[in-house]
Amino acid sequence: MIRSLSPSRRRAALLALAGALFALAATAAPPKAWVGNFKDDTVSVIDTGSGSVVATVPVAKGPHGMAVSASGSPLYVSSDGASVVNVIDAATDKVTATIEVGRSPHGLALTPDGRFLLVGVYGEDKVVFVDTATRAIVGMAGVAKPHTIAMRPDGRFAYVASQQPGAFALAVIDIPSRSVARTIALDKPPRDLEFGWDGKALYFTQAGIDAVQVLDAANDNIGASIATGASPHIAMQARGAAFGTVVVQGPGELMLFDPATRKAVRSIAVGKQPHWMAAADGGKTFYVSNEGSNDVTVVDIAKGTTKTIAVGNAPRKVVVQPGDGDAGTKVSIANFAFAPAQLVVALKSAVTWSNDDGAPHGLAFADGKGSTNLLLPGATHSRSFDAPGTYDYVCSVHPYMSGRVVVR
Ligand SMILES: [Cu+2]
Repeated sequence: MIRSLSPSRRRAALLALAGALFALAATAAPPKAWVGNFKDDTVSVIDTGSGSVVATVPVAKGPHGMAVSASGSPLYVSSDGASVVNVIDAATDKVTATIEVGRSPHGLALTPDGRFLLVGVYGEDKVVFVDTATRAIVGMAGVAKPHTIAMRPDGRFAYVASQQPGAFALAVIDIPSRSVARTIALDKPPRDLEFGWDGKALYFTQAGIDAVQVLDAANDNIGASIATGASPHIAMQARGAAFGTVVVQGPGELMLFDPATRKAVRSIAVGKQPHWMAAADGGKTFYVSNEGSNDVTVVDIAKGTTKTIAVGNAPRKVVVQPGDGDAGTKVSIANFAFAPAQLVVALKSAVTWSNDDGAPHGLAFADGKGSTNLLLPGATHSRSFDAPGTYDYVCSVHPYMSGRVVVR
């Protein structure tokens, strides 16, 4: 049938067919997990369905920070021993772009709307903003020795671990103005920091302190800490997970804690010198990278069972590709922001916005469909999405409030 078409029509038909097949493959495939092997200069690609390494991608020297787009691709990898961020396409497992950012980049974080990638450029005392569409650096904020970065889920602020000797601090970057709004002084060097999924608490660790510090996001006060074993590295409260989780390097364990009481619940042994973790399956499973035993432990946190996957030399960061609907189909409007600001949903999903604010808002979609000019406090509005694509919207009352729905 294709033979009877003109060459240009034939090409168009083939492209349409390839696109349809790709869309099918993209929705059917289980999520991938990526592990940066610090001493191999590679990224191991794990198929979470089969639990096996399906590809090994060469990257620049010393892969360190990693972040994946909420839409599932691309993956960004910073290289500590170089001055670049590699961009890896999740479908082909190939580096498709290399972004020059400055000497020794460490932590990475994406804004919730996916528009900007923040890179902690440790060797040049700055955090740069990369426009993810053009891959150009469009802004920067001065932060001494920036290590890891936590984006507040509403996209308003990013908290950065600043490891400047004599001036250890958390630097708080105001995202709209791309400048440091305030700093929180610390007595010991901050290591990692992560917001809980609901944005209420920031969990962070410090060198020489065997506890996770909990910062109240409403007022930046540091309250009661969570006692752990030796050398806790990363702590989080993942969406859907029954417990908070901490990677504790000394004993080599994943410690579960109750976020309400701030007490340990139980610990599950993982590999040697665990470094990082990522949640999968809506918070039921965790992938923990073990820098000292060159593997990844897959932990079922309800059952406490584990399985081990061998990777490359000195695995540090691990991230898991978000699945369809991992973030649900509800958007809350609160404090003059959409939360989450970016939602990835399956085809034919209905998304519901609820105005949980004290002021009226509205929804204006770029495609002009499904909008509402007025959403009073307490009201809800739904729109269903019948075609794959990216749907940008703003508040019709406050156009600086922006959000995005990605339909796969
Ligand atoms: Cu508004």
